Amino acid sequence: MTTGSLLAVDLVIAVLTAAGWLGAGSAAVARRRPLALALAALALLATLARAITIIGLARAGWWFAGEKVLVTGPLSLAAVAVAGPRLLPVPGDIRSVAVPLLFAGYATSSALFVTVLHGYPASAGAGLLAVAGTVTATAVSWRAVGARPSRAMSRAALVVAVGALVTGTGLTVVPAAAPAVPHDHGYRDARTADEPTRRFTLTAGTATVRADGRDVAAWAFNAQVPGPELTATVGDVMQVTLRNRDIGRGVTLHWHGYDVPNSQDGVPGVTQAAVLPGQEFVYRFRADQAGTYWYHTHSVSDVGVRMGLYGVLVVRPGPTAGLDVTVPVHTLVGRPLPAPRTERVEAGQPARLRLINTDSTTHRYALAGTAFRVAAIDGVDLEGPTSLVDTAVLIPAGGRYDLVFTAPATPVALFVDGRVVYSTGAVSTSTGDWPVLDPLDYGAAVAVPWSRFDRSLTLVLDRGLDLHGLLPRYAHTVNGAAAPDIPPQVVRLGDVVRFTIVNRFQVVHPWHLHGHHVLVLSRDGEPAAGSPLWLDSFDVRPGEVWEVAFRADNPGVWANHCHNLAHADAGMTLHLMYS
Ligand SMILES: [Cu+2]
Repeated sequence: MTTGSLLAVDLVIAVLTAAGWLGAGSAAVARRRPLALALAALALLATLARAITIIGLARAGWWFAGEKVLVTGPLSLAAVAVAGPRLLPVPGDIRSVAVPLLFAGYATSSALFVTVLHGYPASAGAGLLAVAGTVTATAVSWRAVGARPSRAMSRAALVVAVGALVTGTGLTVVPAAAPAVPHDHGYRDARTADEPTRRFTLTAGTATVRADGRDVAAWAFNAQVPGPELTATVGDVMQVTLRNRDIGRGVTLHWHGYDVPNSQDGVPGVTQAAVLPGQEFVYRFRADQAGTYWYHTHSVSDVGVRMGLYGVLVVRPGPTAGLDVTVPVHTLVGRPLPAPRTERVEAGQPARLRLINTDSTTHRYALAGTAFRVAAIDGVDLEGPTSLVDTAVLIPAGGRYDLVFTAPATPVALFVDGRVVYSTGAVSTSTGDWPVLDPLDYGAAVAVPWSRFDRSLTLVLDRGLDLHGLLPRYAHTVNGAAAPDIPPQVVRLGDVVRFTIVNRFQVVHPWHLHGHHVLVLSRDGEPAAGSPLWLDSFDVRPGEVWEVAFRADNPGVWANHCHNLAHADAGMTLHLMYS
């Protein structure tokens, strides 16, 4: 069983345990003896099963089990210790054991709340709050059921509850002050002054565009979605003037996967101010990385990108022969882009399909009718890519794959999630059951360039209750905090940095560090065995643990976030900062 499914099973059993005890308690109050006994038996069995899932999770990593071992364990034991002995022998009046059964229900429910609302890392505060909740709810039930606790008992319960509440709240709710992120404006790369320059102007504005046969209201660069395709040859200087006509919430340009100087990275509030209606900003950087990239607004990016403020950036090493097609896949107001395209291609021509996922979720791509190789991922060429046939690839949000092949005499078709988006003629085939390529196991291995790491940083991805804003929200969290309260992680120029990224929750998080490509070292403890993978976007699936590394060679303050932009918006953003 994968850690992801173990997390899901554990959650289901936790719910069953709490529901079992609570149901048993309620049935006992109502003097429904057989039901109470059956539910109590279910709760006991579930508690046993839970011991197994928690041990399994602890073996997969403390990240997955911390609060379960420290909070759930003791509270579940207390539940069994208090309720269990009172059921043997079965009491004549089942109502006499209602309060112990309810106590067990409250204890296991509080532990469940700690997992669901607080998560990682386990804290004394969360544990104490769970104890306070359990004691208070039990005391209230005790009075309601009419079995009066002694005065001393009530006092003791009150003291425990208030004490736990005060210390618990103090420990969990006081905001940890995140160091301020310094702003770095006005940097210009002096080296680029006299070099061949590619000049573009992108004007952001509201527009009506055609998507899947329908006119839709969009936000667009130069009135088109995607925006104009920006191309360059390695060594060119890119000079892109961004103007905002009428996007009230502001706009910027972020060069996704392009490791530009920090001042050109386009993150509002960090590297520049958002460009407001009537304003402009000129981006200038040298195109010294060949490959397939894309650009998008980073101002209210969840809405902005979804509404259409994105486009393709392709940097070629020099003149290229044959077919070279970009396929940026997007969902615009629920409608798929691009429109299907068919063209005739001469047999024997070299062909390159540049697949780009500009959505917030993973897409599945399948190239039918030809053998192909994955020449590059996230703009970086792979070592020794082998020929593939009838194999699908999964591209994470923000990711790019370059597929290359020699055009056969028969038609070729590219399917995205089962829909043909590009073809050289009619192809009828089903690609749904094709195996999926694992890039960690593809191409020729090369030794990792570093034998030691100067710094190790960990990102544990989860969900949790965030009480720091005006309204409480169920945030997507990193190390137990949500933006803007996640402390920046600090590196020094020249450090070799190892990142461990852990996903404790039930949804995929496509991770994206700005300004650097990271080398994949391992996934779930299995070392990467194929070509070196230098990625800027990778899916960390539920229960997965990725180890990646990079050299800190691009100083600045860099966004480091989930590229499911709704998650980033809901807290899953932090910064990597050079000291
Ligand atoms: Cu995410």
